[in-house]
Amino acid sequence: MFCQQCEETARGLGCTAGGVCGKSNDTACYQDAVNFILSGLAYRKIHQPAGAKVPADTAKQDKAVVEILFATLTNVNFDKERFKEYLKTLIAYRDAYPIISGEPEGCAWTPKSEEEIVHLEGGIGLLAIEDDNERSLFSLLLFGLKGMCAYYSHAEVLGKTDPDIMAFIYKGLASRFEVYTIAERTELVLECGTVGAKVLALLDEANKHYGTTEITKVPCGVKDKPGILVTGHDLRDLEMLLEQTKGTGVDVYTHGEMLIAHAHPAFKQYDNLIANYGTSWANQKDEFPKFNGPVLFTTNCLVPPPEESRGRIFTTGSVGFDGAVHIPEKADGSKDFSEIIALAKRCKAPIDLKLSEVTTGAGHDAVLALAPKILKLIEEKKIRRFVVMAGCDGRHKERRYYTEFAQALPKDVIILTAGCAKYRYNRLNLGEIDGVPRVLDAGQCNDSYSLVVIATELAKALKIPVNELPLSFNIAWYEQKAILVFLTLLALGIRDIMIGPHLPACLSPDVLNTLVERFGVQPNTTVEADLKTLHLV
Ligand code: FSO
Ligand code: SF4
Repeated sequence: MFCQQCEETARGLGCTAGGVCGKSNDTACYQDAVNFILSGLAYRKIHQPAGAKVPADTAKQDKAVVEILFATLTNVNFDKERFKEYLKTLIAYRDAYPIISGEPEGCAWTPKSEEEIVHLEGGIGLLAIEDDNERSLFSLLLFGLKGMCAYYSHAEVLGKTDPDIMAFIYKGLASRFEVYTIAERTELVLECGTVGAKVLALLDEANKHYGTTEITKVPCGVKDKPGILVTGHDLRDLEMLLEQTKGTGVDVYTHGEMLIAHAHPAFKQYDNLIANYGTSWANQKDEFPKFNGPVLFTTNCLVPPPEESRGRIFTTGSVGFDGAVHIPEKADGSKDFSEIIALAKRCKAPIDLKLSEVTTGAGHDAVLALAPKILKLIEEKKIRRFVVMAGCDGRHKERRYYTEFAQALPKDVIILTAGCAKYRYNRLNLGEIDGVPRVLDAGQCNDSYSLVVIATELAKALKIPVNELPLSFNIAWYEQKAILVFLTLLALGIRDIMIGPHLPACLSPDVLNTLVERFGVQPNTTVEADLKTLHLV
């Protein structure tokens, strides 16, 4: 295996003998195999000559492509058996298209045995792309596409789809087997960011299904009934679970990225949605055992649980873990959570982690409602600058940097955030500036879109280009959704983004150079130096 898609990759280079995340060599190789076949399917689909006999309705195929690519994202699916099934599904879809004369050999690859798939040295993984720059650019593109599929799947379950986005997913996947110059591959990566903006906008629109978020103080205590803890990002799953637990004597709590649900008017109606429990995904090993009840993973980040708590882990959607019960989607899109509810009834109530409440819900509508006040505070020099500190949390000690950075900010700087990175500083009591909270949390990592809308609208109001706003970017990344958000920011013309705790391992020296020269991308260093670089002191 060879995997370098996340920030915690081994030695900052790549995982080669089992993942730091807990992914086994075999599962990693199966993931490479499904990615390879996905490229073959995409190539066949988009290169058919006019008049070819092709599948007429590809709605199911599109849904499978999105689910499967999402399943290969970090901390989503560790279950080799699910990938075996995915492989069969994809081969069937691919082979429903006529072979194209002269197609690259890889398009027809059909493994005959497990040995053909499972390679310690990487097999048909990304290392098989020999040219460093080509591999670097295709890796960035593939990681961006994974993030795109994650967000697209959330929009899709809420009834929002877009054929142009699907078309780009196929185009990007097919590019593995196509001849592109390095300049063209670079543009394709940026196009991924442009389409990323569309996906984020689509999901933003889809989430309106639950009403516009309001700035909300979310309780973080517990009640005395047993509970189910819901983590991940899929609001539709949370909604279905809340409906099914009504009147059962089982409460529902959110974890990590699900925090934002509490700020949506539709979720505020549920008496059985009690509180947010704990912090980010990175602390689940410590927090989940104290919850006492079952945990439902609707998406990443799943950290392989210890043997003794596996019976309390449930997965759904793209998520999978061998030994955990998987709740499938029925033909009508519904899910039956009765097994998890039955288990919860036999569990003790959660132990109180004694965490203070947190504030969320500062999406673009909520913040733009404050725009006149914010503009006045800028004019009065009470707000000097904004810093976007969106992104992911992670397990490494060095992420302390983000807590220290937030603490060191001058009192007239406002943090705009989204994603689980916020748990590093959302309980620091950083206060308010004339009633405007100094930490404005838009919600999940996909709600980084909100931050872009806020910036664009403020720039319009101040009649200056976005890059001249008193706004700096210090982004924390961990997995491929953050890569998509990063590419989206670049495509939208945002310059001088600082990114950390480490740069993506897939960047070749030349690709890094392009990012630095063309976009001013910079790695983070120390709190003191970075505060100066970002014009915050
Ligand atoms: Fe966090 Fe995990 Fe949202 Fe990521 S839960 S790390 S960017 O998957 O998805 O921010
Ligand atoms: Fe390693 Fe990250 Fe890949 Fe897991 S997802 S195998 S930790 S690079």
